[in-house]
Amino acid sequence: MALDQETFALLKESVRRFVQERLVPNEDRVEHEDEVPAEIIAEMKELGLFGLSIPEEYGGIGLSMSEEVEIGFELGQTALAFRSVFGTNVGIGSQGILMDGTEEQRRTYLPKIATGEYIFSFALTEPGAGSDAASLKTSAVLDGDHYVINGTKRFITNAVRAQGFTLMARTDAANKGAGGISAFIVPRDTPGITLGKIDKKMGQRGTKTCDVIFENARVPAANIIGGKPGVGFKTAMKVLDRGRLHISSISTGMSKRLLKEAATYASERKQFGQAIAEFQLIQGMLADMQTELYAAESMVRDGAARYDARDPQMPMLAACCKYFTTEAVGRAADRAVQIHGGAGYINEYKVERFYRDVRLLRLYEGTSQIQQLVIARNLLKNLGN
Ligand code: COS
Repeated sequence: MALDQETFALLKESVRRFVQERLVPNEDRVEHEDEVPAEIIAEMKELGLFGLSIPEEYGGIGLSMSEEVEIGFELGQTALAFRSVFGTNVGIGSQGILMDGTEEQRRTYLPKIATGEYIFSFALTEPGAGSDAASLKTSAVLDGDHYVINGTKRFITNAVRAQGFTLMARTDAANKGAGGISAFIVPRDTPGITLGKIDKKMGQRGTKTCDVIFENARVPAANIIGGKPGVGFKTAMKVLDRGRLHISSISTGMSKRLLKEAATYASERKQFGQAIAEFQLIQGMLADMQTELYAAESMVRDGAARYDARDPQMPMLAACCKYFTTEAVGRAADRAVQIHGGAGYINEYKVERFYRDVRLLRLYEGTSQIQQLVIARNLLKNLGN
């Protein structure tokens, strides 16, 4: 459900100001301390950022997808670690419960997720199951009225901050494919759950990922999302369709920031007696950045509007958006570094770290190659329609 225009405009303006006045000035601190400061997280909670996508009846703000991407365009304009703190609550950690959960599950978990009292992570990827998500091996075996869970989940964002997981595990050992998988709500304090050491990553300092290890963790059978075993893979895919649009908006926001950094630097930096922005070869790179930014904004707005209109082509369109916008921000980061020359390789200039940060966008929530596969499969399936 969408907000009325005036309320949404006010929200967008407060997010814009929060990003520009609170987050941008704290980027260096996050980079050097590898932590998002607690006072910033408290302000995020006050602003309602943890509950952006959760309907008002469950304590959130209840943005439509079209509204969420507009907020994403703002949030993407700063270090990506900030968004990551509440990103799993807005997206992949909560949406399975919202989309397919029982009313009781929604009422139990969503209000706490919406306020940030609970951080929820999405646990799908495993050491042996990345792109081939349906091959996951984590097992959930029924024992009385509980499932006993064993397995390891990998690169789980926010696991160290989490109070709970949306976990995909195999409940039907005989079915090695998607139909053997169920989605569970797993409280973090369930005995038998341990965390691996925090991953050292190429970029996005301040984000936290690690392994989550399940050893005979007993979870009530009532915690299967929607109470239905065997449909967890579909829940995960639906969650990812939405997540891919969200990531597209963040990528587009970051393209805008990179263009701003590059254009500002080019206007200030002088060589051969004039600002380098006056050279046509620099202008060519800036023009390419602007053109791709415009294409990305237009595409994401269209994709989000179609999501809200429940367009049946959505898995393909969301994949198109993620593929284009994440590749585009990679090109934007590369051009921004190039325009900065040697300075672009130095850590104190923002473009050096953004170049590393954006590399992840083409990998998580489905690599570019998985997006290509989803796009091609769907277009071939619909050939002749
Ligand atoms: N929405 C609803 N249902 C979907 C769906 C979607 N977007 N995509 C697939 N499904 C359904 C299919 O319809 C199929 O159902 P039926 O068995 O009833 O026909 C089932 O799910 C299995 O789908 P499919 O056969 O396409 O599965 P595959 O194993 O071939 O793999 C890909 C599908 C590769 C697209 C999937 O594994 C994927 O997205 N991988 C990337 C995972 C990822 O993004 N990981 C990031 C981790 S989270 S940061």
